[in-house]
Amino acid sequence: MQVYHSEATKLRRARTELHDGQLMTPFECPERVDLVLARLRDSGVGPVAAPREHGLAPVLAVHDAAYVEFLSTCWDEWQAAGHGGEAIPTIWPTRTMREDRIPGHVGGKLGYYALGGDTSISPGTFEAAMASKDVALSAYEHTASSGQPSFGLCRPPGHHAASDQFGGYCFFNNAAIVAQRALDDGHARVAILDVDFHHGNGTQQIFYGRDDVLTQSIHGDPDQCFPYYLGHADEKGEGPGLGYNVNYPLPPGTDYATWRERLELALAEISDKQASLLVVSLGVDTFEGDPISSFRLKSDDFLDMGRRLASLGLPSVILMEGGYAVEEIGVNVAKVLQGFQGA
Ligand code: SP5
Ligand code: ZN
Repeated sequence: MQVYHSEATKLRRARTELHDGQLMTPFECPERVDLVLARLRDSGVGPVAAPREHGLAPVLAVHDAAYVEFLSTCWDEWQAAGHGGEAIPTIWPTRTMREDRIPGHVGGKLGYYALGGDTSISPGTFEAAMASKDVALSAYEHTASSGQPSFGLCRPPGHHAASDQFGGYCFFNNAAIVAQRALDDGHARVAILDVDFHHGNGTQQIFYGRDDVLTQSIHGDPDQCFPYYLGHADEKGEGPGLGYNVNYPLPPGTDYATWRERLELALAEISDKQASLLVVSLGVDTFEGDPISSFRLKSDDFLDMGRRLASLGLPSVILMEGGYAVEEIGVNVAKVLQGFQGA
């Protein structure tokens, strides 16, 4: 399977993540890329190519221009303000305050554009996010021109990024950018299937009022799991989008037998809604050994997952999202792609 990867995705090397009340080295680290690449090589999945640059236009097709501008200037403004550490928000426009005025100070803008405090902005973050969406778009172009599946080793990931918010380690929503590009190329309907442990809140929000992108997510129940405030089963889309968002929340401890039933429902929905392109938001943080998640998938389950994803027979673009058990992340990604290829 054709793989796209860019060394520039490693330009994001944040030092801090606020996790469980402590500042830690981030789980979403550049080493993840090398671990995946190494296992893809071992497994004979490839070839691996560098992406071509796509500029900002496809980003601005799904993200707010002022948000993109903020991401591009945040680190410089944070430094100019004399702050010592990485840019981490400490206050947000929550229910009891106003959200109709965007502050001028970088600290105020940070809270306005952040959905959480888990994701610091560091030097190189914007450049890495740019490379990540180039990886995604290059994978899409390969699939569009050849009909063959492709894997984009995106980093930073994208599915938590909303039209004007970053967080959950995500800045640009790579899957949404690809889906929008495919629509612009003439696809009538694209399906995004999010199998990351966490709900794909950003992807849901971007397409919530639309019927041209079917968004589905299988994830830890937001009653217990990040991002907590979106991802319930009663979120079905609105207006013309009603029926075009489907959430499958599952409790902590869920194993593959249960998870697979939801996957089958999601696949049936994709056929039913007659999508002509499949974009998979592939997080492997559903693995039993993942350090921040709580499903119980085993490595061999990822092989079966790949086979089932391929069973739709659609042109498919598979994009990297989460997965943090650093030793196994590569194994599990390789298994999904091998399962997909072998199907
Ligand atoms: C792309 C992606 O997978 N993003 C996930 C971001 C999650 N960040 C916050 C995680 C909070 C998890 N808390 C679990 C406590 C385990 N000790
Ligand atoms: Zn995740």
